[in-house]
Amino acid sequence: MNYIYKPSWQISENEVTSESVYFGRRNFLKSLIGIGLTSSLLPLTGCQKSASETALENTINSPKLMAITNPKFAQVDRPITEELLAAKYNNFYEFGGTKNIWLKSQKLPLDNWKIEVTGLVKKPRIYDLDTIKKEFELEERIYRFRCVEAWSMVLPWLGFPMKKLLAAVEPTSEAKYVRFTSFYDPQITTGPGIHLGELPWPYTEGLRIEEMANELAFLAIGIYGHELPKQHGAPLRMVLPWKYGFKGAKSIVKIEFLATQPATYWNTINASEYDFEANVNPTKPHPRWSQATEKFISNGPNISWQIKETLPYNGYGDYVASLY
Ligand SMILES: Nc1nc2c(c(=O)[nH]1)N[C@H]1C(S)=C(S)[C@@H](COP(=O)(O)O)O[C@H]1N2
Ligand SMILES: [Mo]
Repeated sequence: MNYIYKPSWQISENEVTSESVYFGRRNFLKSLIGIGLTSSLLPLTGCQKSASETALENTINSPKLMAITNPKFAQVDRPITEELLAAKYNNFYEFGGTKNIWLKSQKLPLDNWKIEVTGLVKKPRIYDLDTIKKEFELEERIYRFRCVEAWSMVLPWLGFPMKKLLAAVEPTSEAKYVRFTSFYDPQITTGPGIHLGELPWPYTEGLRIEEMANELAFLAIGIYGHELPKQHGAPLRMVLPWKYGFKGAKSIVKIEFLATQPATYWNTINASEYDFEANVNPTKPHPRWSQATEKFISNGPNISWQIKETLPYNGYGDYVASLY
């Protein structure tokens, strides 16, 4: 591990994973090409595919999923981000504090995956991926995606609305909040602080039950027409397009219905930088940077971006503004 460990009160998402460091490294690699050295990470037209490119392509080679695109979410005002770009620019701290964790995250073990739905519900359940596919009709939704670090993409998810899970498990009247817990196994996950036991692992996120019942709140089992690659949070992750990306916990193993607001990962690390609500808001700067604009990442094969204005609720105010 090559991160510098800091006490938890000093860590932030942006510090652990600074995209400027990542982009800086890519520019450095480009300059190596300029002087005749090639990088295994950068494709060169006319050259053979590198082992790394082939490995990346293998990660997105997952079983196809059939689903109709929901006509309400069939497009946005920006092109869909190129798949191989989205597959190699991720946040998944369980596997490291850098953007390029796609290879390390392949250690995630998907066999016999179970998702326990428990707590204040009338019908607790333990799902596996097959029962999810059988019980919930899949749809495709093309959503904007906005990270709190001020980069954005447009991603085509496959899954089902969270409100269908609510209907299946029937929360009791005491249930006011929901906690989502990600996969965590210190034998397998190697990210910042895991072996020091000081960061609040496992990764958890939470919603108010009314937020979970909103039409936009989505559970994805796929992306780009096939099952989720591990780096995107296989086999099941949350997608909340009006909130910053960190609210969308990956690789979920447990969903619990609670009476009170749960502690969550980033909010516990630094509440002043990552509030529980975390709605995309261009007028509310992060303590260390503006949220008025974002770097929209769309075209490949190498990372490049366009500066765009950030929209209130990430452009989804018609659906969610009445919740706040
Ligand atoms: N379990 C877990 N879920 C997570 C994260 C993480 O580190 N661990 N990172 C979050 C952040 S900060 C972002 S921006 C998105 C990134 O999703 P993507 O890599 O599929 O684009 O995942 C979110 N969900
Ligand atoms: Mo993020």
